[in-house]
Amino acid sequence: MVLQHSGGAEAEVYLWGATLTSYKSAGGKENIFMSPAAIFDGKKAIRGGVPVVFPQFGQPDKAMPQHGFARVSMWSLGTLYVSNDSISVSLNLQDNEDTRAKWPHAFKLDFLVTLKADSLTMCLRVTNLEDEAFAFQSLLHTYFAVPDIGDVAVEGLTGLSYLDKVSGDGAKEESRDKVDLPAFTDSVYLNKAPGPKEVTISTKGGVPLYTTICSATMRAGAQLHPDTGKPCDVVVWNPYEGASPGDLPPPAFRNFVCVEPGLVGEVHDLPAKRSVELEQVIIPK
Ligand code: TA6
Repeated sequence: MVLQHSGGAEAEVYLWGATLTSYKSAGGKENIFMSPAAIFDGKKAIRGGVPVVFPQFGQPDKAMPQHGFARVSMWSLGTLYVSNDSISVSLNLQDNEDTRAKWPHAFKLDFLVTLKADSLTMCLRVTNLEDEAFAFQSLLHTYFAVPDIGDVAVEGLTGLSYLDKVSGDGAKEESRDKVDLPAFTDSVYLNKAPGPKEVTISTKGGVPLYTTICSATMRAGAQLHPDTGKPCDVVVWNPYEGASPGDLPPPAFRNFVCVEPGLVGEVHDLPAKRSVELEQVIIPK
């Protein structure tokens, strides 16, 4: 699907993995990185864009693919919404024989993409359809297009504890105001504070590229629980030369930085019949 806003902005989403593959600002600037060797034959996740990660981050459960099955499933088209300032489309994935064989739970995923004149919002809602809680992780694996990864500064993470998956050291505290990615970087920032986490991406010289606002919310259930904010973790990644050669041949890695909102720092329990929403707003500068 291609969403076109009357102001000129445009977004493209595939049913395969509910993968957003393009978000162009009104002037035509592409904000989302896609690998030149991305594979669209349904044999693997699309390389680039915004793969949807569910129900696991990484591959703690070997019975499921890396990052779960959502990004390698065919979703169904939900609803198109048009308002006076936005256009949205929802995609859905419900448990089926194939997913239950990998992960024995009844769930529904709703992925809503909303395009406004100057921003794009993605919201992944996970609903537990069962009478018991289940444990899951989810993340929006967003590849932001940048002129060069060597000239990127990510701000807004100061003070957070993070897991450096490259060094394998234990949790560290982020002391830098500006996080740069001079080499292979794979850091999971563990948020403890509920509420939106604003992250900015700019060049090292201070030219702003993007603001992104990441949040997670446990929605009211039938029992009318109040909505409660959950801490939203943020993953920062670029593989450099370690990129997957099959669909991310060098030097393509130079043109993206991943800043990924997720519920990944720990496995999260979703109570019976409840929904949790993971949202990312992208505001190109
Ligand atoms: O987002 C970071 C990460 O978890 C890395 O550890 C790396 O595995 C990356 O995701 C990409 O994973 P993929 O399965 O898409 O190659």
